[in-house]
Amino acid sequence: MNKRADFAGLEASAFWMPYTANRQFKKAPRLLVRAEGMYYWTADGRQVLDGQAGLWCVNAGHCRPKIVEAVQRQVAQMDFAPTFNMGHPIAFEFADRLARIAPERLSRVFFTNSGSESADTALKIALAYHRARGEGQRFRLIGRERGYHGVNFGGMSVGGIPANRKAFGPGVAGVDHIRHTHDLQRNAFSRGQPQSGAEFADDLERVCTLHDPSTIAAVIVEPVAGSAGVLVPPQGYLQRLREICSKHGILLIFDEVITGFGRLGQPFGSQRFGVTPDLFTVAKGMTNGTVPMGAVFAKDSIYDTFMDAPEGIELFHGYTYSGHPLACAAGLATLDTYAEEGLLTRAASLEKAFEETIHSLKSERHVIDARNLGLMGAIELEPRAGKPGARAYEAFLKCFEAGVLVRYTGDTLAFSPPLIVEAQQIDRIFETVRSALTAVG
Ligand code: PXG
Ligand code: PLP
Repeated sequence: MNKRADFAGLEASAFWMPYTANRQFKKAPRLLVRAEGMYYWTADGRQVLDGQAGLWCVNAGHCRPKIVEAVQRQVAQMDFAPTFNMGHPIAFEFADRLARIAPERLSRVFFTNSGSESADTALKIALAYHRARGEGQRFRLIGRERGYHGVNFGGMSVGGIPANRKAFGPGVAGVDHIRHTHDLQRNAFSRGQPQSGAEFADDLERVCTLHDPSTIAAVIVEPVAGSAGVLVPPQGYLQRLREICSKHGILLIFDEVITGFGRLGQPFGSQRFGVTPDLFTVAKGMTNGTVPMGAVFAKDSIYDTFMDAPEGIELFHGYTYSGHPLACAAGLATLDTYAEEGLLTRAASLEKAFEETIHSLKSERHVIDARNLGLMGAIELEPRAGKPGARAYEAFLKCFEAGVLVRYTGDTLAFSPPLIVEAQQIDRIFETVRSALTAVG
């Protein structure tokens, strides 16, 4: 056991933890030291069932042998090689393999290292695409309230979670937001896609009228909002958003960082919803969380527009680690594992059982909503008066003490188990939540 594992000494640690109450955490740390399949093990030797696939990323479960071996082999063979003016075979191989599972005619892949970088890359491609076509006046970027597109300046600016924005100034110029789709009054306890609310998409027409649609470059939304607490789009909503974008020549970007790689029972959310974006972003499940990596998928026609320009660099954008060999090796082995075990569609076969189980919590104390799609689900709790988030945090702690890791965000508990989850493990997750809700005041 390493020196840190005794829970001592973290209060003075140099690690400035991300999205964490540092002082609170360091006083009572929760340390994970090992993982395999559906489980983590804590520093004090307890086994914990992973109800959130790491952080929505470990879709095939932890430490899968094929992925581990591929990374080990690659790091020993070639640790790093540049992709600026140089190349290495597995970056090309991985992009081509990804293109094969992508929706038709969305087969160009730009590599990044995270979802945040993917969001910023997609927004920049959208702007540069319009400019390349002589429509440089399209500079506006439209996001949605409650959206999450990572933490870099572009993604933060189009993002719509107030706490993620308020400390950081005005952000990127020319950004506006359409309204979110959360409507507890009409849609509480919806199973799958809510029936009401397709008309929320018409808010994009309002924004188009306000700004003149010919100034808008792109609209970016998550097909299912994840970070904001699993907000499932109403039936017909994404179709309508697509229609409005097409009508006005606006690019539609889907942020599939969470919904990609099987979470909704299809390789990508766009396939589940039957709505095709012009660009979409991925990360997380792309390498099963093993090595950081993200990507932007672009329509062939968008790529072709860039390639029609005079000879030379077509897009002045890229990261030192775009197409990193370790990430590509991890990604290829991840796709093999997904294919061998049918994981990109497995969520579809578990969806009904998951739905039944999550909605069985409807009458438990504090529960004001339950929602689900694929293997994404959430339970929203009545906030404790004057203390938003406190109740969900306590429920999260109780679950962890009982050996189940779930995610909490605001007063919502979110669930996204690895796609290898078995029915009994789904039951265990929600029975643990049920006990936690009984115990939480
Ligand atoms: N877009 C979406 C839709 C995401 O969910 C990002 C972009 C940013 O990805 P990176 O890899 O830069 O973090 C995300 C990430 C949560 C939670 O608690 C969600 C994310 C990350 C961390 C926590 O729901 N999503
Ligand atoms: N800052 C400096 C000084 C750099 O030289 C670079 C890359 O060369 C970056 C930032 C960007 O780093 P990355 O390509 O890893 O995103």
